[in-house]
Amino acid sequence: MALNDGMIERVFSGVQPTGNLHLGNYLGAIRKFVDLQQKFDSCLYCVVDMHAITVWQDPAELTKNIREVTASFIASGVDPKKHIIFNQSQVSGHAELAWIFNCVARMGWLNRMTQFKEKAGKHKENASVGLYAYPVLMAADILLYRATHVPVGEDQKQHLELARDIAQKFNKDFAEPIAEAGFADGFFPQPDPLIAGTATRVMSLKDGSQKMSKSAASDLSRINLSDDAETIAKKIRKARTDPDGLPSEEKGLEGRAEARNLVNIYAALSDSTVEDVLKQYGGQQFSAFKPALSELAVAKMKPIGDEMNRLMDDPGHIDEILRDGAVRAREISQPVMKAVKGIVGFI
Ligand code: AQP
Repeated sequence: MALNDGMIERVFSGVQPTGNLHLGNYLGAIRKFVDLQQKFDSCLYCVVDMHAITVWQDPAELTKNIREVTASFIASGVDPKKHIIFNQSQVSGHAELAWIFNCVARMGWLNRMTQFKEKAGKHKENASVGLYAYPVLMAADILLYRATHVPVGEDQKQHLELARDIAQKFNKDFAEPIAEAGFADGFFPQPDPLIAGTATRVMSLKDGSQKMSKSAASDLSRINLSDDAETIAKKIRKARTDPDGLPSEEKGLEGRAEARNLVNIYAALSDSTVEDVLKQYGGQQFSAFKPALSELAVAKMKPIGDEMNRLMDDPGHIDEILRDGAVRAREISQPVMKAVKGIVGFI
């Protein structure tokens, strides 16, 4: 099919190989990847290793973490034959398109990105240029495949909006050559963020005002996909709560961030709603709810952790899956990149 035969629906998303993959990454992103592969014919799930090096990564650890994220996708149920699993650095189009987008995006747009402000903190002058330009590379990741749907956690919403702005500005700046090349509705689609459900922002187990994160200093703040049953149970037991019991209605969770987080996690893991969870546990103390949550978390997460460990025992097999995925990702991206270069005026 020629590129200008129309836009096909396509899913793209990525996860950084920066270690400590956690329940937030699973519920906010990876689990959705699995659901979407039934609904869409074309899904690309990318281990975004070029994003990872925007902050220092030990090279040997990075290699291990790339394999670990790949293993997490497969262990969670993504089918690498039907869909595409690959690592970003094997497809050169990501870097090429990012450069063109660097020249489309405006400094003012990037200056508004809250994640850069959070990650660079007080040492902005010392942050890498890559960390600042990160959202532009993310726009390139998505648009290199002209992807239309992007499942992500709530924290990525602002970056998705930027990708939409970049797509729109590219279509406008190059409207004439785009039309001449036969693309009647613009060249890039406006990718839709898929952010829904009770686990779009899983919070730290130690502080309900912070999101669960790979880089948090305390390992007790997150449930890692690699945690064994005992560790999961210990972390839930030690999770911060308040002295009150669980309310029977959702409004009783207002102002109780830690309680709400645990209820949200239970609802997400059991594929139910906050209302259902409170119907079952309303009026009970955390001393009764936490063991139930532990049991559920272990039942859902341990098989994934076990399968990840099994896959990690054969790194050659994982590398083969990534190589095969990269070949198929290039097949989709090369005609897009060729068209973009023509539109921009490169020979
Ligand atoms: N706490 C979270 N709740 C729901 N979704 C989350 N995601 C991350 N944290 C949560 C989603 O997971 C996907 C992959 O994230 P990433 O690895 O690309 O980067 P991140 O958002 O920076 O992840 P971390 O774990 O929080 O790492 P650090 O500590 O480095 O900031 C994304 O879809 C993300 O929304």
